[in-house]
Amino acid sequence: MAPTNVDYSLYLVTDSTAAILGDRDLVEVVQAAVEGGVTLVQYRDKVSDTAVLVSTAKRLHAVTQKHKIPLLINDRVDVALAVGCEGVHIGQDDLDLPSARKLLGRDAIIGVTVSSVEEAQKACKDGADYLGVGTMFATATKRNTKGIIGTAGTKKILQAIADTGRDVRTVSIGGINASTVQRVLFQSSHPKKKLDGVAIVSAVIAARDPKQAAKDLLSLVKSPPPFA
Ligand code: TZP
Ligand code: MG
Repeated sequence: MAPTNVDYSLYLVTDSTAAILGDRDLVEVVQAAVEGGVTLVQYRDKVSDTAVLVSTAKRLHAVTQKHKIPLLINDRVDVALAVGCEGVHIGQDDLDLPSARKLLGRDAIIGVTVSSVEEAQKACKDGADYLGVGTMFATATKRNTKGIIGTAGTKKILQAIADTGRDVRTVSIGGINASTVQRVLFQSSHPKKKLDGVAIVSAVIAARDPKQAAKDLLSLVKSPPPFA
């Protein structure tokens, strides 16, 4: 079984494009964000070749291991295996979940992107540990998303997950920042199933001070919304 005590509150997803990272070193930015309180990291890099993916993932893993938080790799089960990190995040077009589970084993954390009730039901049935539910709001970080589902669509998906009776964690992703995070958590929540956290790219990675940005976001996630 993948560890059940994973804290999904503030899930940092990385981006290596110049538009978001600029000319800064990704590992230094992630280290600052982790010091600010990020609880989980996904190395998502659509631009680097395999050798760079493996070497960067190893450097990131040294950082996350020091802070005792998991590192997951986007898309690439082979890179996760090479690095020996805690798991992967796969989309609907990547290696299927049962195959990823076969390769990584029961102890790995495997997350899946879902945009609809049907995708969520299937991922629950296939044994996902968590679901990245989205896209919440339109975002420049990922333009080819399948659809903007907003808080209403997210709530429907949360209800469907609750109805499966499976203990699957959930994070919302897409356009979430300090101004929207409490609304996302509050308005998406279903009486039987709340979001476990939020996944964020640009509001941390592109921030002038990633450590402070993570700190501010974590305190917003941990404090009840003012309109609750
Ligand atoms: N999947 C759906 S939206 C998204 C991903 C990877 C990007 C979210 O980036 P940001 O900058 O937090 O809006
Ligand atoms: Mg993918």
